[in-house]
Amino acid sequence: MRTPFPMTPPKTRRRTGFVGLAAALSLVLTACGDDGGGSGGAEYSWRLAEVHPENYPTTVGDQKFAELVAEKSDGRITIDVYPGAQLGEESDAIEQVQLGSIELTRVSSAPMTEFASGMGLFGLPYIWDDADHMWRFLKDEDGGEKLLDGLSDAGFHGVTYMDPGARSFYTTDKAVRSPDDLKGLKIRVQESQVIIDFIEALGASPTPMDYGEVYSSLQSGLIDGAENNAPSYYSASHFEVAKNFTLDEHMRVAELLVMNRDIWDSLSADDQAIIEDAATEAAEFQRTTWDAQVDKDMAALKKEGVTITEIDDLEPWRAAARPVIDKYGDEFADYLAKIDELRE
Ligand code: GTR
Repeated sequence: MRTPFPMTPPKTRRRTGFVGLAAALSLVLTACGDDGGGSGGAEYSWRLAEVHPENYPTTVGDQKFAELVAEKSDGRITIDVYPGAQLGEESDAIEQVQLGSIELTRVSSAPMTEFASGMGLFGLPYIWDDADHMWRFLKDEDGGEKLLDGLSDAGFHGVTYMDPGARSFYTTDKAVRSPDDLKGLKIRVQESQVIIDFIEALGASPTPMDYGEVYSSLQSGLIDGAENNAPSYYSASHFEVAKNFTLDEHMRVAELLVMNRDIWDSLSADDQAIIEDAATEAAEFQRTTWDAQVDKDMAALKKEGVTITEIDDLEPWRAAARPVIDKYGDEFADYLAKIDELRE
């Protein structure tokens, strides 16, 4: 079980007067509203930021979470989901949740690495046998649960994980069949040092940027490729401008639902339980929708004429990525041992 953490000021990267004021106001309202929980408890109205569009599996998971929270709290706690990066790109949403001006966001663990270095684990390539293996780790007290706790010092409460699928490379010009084919290519990455190191180990040039900039950067030739799971590659239309998809499935970068920690701490135990239960159910629901979405999107990608390259032998990829595993081996030794222990 997760343990409550002492109140420490959140780490901030950038603070504006406006956002600071909004955060303070939000906290005052929350504190005044909390009369101890239960069905007759305080009323809350929260926002949840999401970069993906409506109907994307994580957005569906967010919506399920909001519905369940409303149901379990008899309508006292309402959560409005803002899909499609309406509240900002992922890095902005994270900062705003840290400050409390947005209460919740669903984000990838990659950009959270800057706030909680443990999240860098999910940037390590080829460490999972499959999705079930990753989920055994995510649910383990000494694995994923501990990593969620690690968000607390940076001002977040890790509510739950969601399924991230597996990420693979896609490129504009030629199809990538071996790690050598990536040499010298500019590849967009999420903001995570571990992932940057991985791309460098492959001899490519990592280019971190927001998700929302990837399409135009592929189109203009600023980058030669990127990497993501099939639902992102398809729903963000990246396939239109990068028609070669190489299924090396290098990473499973866990998806996260995070909340401002001070707001979480101010809630009654009953309300915290409502949120935990709703999140667990919503995450399970999201996971069940994932595989079907991948199948549907892969079929659509084929229809769109995307060149799909299957990788039968991952050994050359693992060998090329070895330096990054070596570099982070000590830092993540306990987690890597746990991952090994959970293989079947
Ligand atoms: C997606 C993930 C997003 C975002 C995006 C990216 O798979 O769900 O939260 O991180 O990748 O590459 O920026």
